[in-house]
Amino acid sequence: PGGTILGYPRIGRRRELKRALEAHWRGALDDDGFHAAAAANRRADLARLVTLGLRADDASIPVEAAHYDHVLDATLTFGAVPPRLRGRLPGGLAGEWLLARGDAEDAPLEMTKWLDTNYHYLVPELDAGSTFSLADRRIVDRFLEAREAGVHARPVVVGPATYLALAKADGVRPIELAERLVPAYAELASALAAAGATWVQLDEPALVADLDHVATAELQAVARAGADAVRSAGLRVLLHTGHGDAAGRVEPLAADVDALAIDLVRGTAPATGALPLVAGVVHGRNVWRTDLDAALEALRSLAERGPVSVGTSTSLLHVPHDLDAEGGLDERLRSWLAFADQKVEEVAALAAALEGAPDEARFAAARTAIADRAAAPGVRDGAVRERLAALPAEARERAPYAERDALQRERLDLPPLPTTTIGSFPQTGEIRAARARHARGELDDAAYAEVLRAEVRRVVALQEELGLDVLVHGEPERNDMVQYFAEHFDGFAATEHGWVQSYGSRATRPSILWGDVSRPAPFTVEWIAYAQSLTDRPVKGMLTGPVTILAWSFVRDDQPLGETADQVALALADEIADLEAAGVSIVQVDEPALRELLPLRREARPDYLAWSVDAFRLATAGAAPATQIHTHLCYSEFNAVVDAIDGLDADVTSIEAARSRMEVVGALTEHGFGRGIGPGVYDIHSPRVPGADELDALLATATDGIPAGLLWVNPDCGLKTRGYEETVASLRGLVEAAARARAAVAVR
Ligand code: THG
Ligand code: ZN
Repeated sequence: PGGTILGYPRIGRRRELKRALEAHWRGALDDDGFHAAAAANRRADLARLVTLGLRADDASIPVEAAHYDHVLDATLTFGAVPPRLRGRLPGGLAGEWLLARGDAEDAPLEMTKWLDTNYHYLVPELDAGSTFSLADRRIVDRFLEAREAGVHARPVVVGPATYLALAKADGVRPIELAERLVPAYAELASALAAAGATWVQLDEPALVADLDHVATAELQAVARAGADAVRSAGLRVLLHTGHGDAAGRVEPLAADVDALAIDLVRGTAPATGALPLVAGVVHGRNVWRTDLDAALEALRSLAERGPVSVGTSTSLLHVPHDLDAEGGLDERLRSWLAFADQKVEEVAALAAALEGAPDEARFAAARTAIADRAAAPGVRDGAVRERLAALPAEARERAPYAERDALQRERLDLPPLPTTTIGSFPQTGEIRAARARHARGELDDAAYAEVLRAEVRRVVALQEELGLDVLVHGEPERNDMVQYFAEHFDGFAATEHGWVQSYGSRATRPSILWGDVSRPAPFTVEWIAYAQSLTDRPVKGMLTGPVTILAWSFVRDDQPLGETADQVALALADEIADLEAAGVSIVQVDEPALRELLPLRREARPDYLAWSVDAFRLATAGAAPATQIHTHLCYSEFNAVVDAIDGLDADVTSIEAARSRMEVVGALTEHGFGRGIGPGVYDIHSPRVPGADELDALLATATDGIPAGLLWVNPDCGLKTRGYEETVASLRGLVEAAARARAAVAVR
């Protein structure tokens, strides 16, 4: 009985951890200073959780609070040093940052998305020689630190099945290393027991996912061994899966754990008899207020079969700290919302009610807010709904590609292997400063617009000088490619402090998609048209696609995602029509998050791929056949979604390819992809300028596998995070390499 959460944001209410990290990296804070700042942040969070109603004395409060990433914490805890750094990884923070960020000689660990979230973890790098032991006591130290602050906490660690499932290994399947890894969990558990811990939370979300390279039965066996190892030290095990339905996945482990924390928002209760449950009835991933009545009813019916305590459906890592920090939100919208702190209060309120002491006023307030939201103007907009209902059958169909291709070639008159960039140019300190001054009211609209126009002039002139064929305006007016759209659509609200960690010190402020979406007025046309007025070469219109807008926002939970995606698609279709009317001949609609929202369970994938592809097609199908539609995807492992990418029916698709040495070309050839394709020829995630030989080699691979008439030459991704110096050098190299490749292709 009681209430708990499965994890809490670590970035800090005012991004204190981000500031401490970045200060330490630039040398403004020494090791002791960093540790003091990180500890102060952790202590503040513990105190806050007690104030919000979690019990301090019975392991209800989890402690995890990584400096950079919780998977990296497990890597350090168990001494899983990457083979290439064995024997020379520095100790302490220096080693931690080398793994996280790399340096001039050594690449960092690869970064990838944590399951179906927008959080990036550092991928463990193992091989057949990997060994594990308790190499770092940070998890024990955090338990002791909490105890000193008066909290008997529950240490959290990624379980062995999930750790290995999410790892990469050379020459061996990672899961086969379990026999070596599990004893290290026993060592950790002994150390925790000696320190006085009673419970350990093992996070095993991999158990509820379908993974290509490892079977559920293997994961279950390893998770079971991990739980047994922890119990052998005399500790109790809370097994946490989150991320969807645990039913059918955790039953074989029932005898090996002391309690199960399950996602009841997206899943059902497993058949584990009277095993104690932490019932995740409060949504850990969205920002909507919980229906307390419905949650209490679910809890009561579960309580009939065994002990139940109240929990969140996942860690609260993926939501912002505190709604009370939002001064600028509409009051009515605010009454519908719950961020991490409000969710903790909901958990406490449900726990009290389950124990027979309900706070009637709180339940009544929740009831009122939920009823108010259902009936509020803007949540349902008649005009948006009628327009969607009246869509003709051909609303998602363009003319056949061959016809479009002929018209576009005639209109654009581009050379073979045309060169272009993905969209954004470096966001200079000057632009950032101007945006901040504009936001504070120190720079008026006209002066701010002139700063941005000056940047567009510079970017266009630079691209002409470099000799690029298809130009962009550089996106100086955009802070974040999703937030900018949310700010210009009806149905969205932005937050001021709603930061959610994306990776390490970096965070985003997802917008809140609360109502029916529409676009009141054009908002990109002015910028593209201005850029186009400066040059005779085509300038691309730049939009973010419906799936990515949904993936990087907090989306309403009262209708299927596909319906919301179609509303966003129509808003984008309106913008495309206005771009066309302004004479724009190429429009790019980026979908970097298409892969990210792919459901963890196979059975849910066809439906997702159908509505996501449909929404993209709805956004773009209104474009004239002579308008060239581009899209951009930010990854190269697209085997799972290659049919969907084909289904988007874009005229040109740019993808990441340089880091994987054009591996995608083989996959494209195999799939018989028959429309324009731009595999990135240099990796923009690094400041390194690629050499001519390197570019030639990559382009040779591309021209070997892709018909010259379909191939485009571009970098891997947008240039927003790069500096101008390396950008100019890299693009100069790219244009020269394209010229050499054209000559080579012409000779054949
Ligand atoms: N926008 C949004 N979500 C995203 C990305 C994005 N998710 C995936 C990927 N891109 C994540 N990458 C980043 C890269 C950089 C930053 C955040 C996520 C970043 N953030 C600034 C920081 O933390 O200091 C804040 C930026 C701001 O002021 O808005 O640098 O592109 N939505
Ligand atoms: Zn990209």
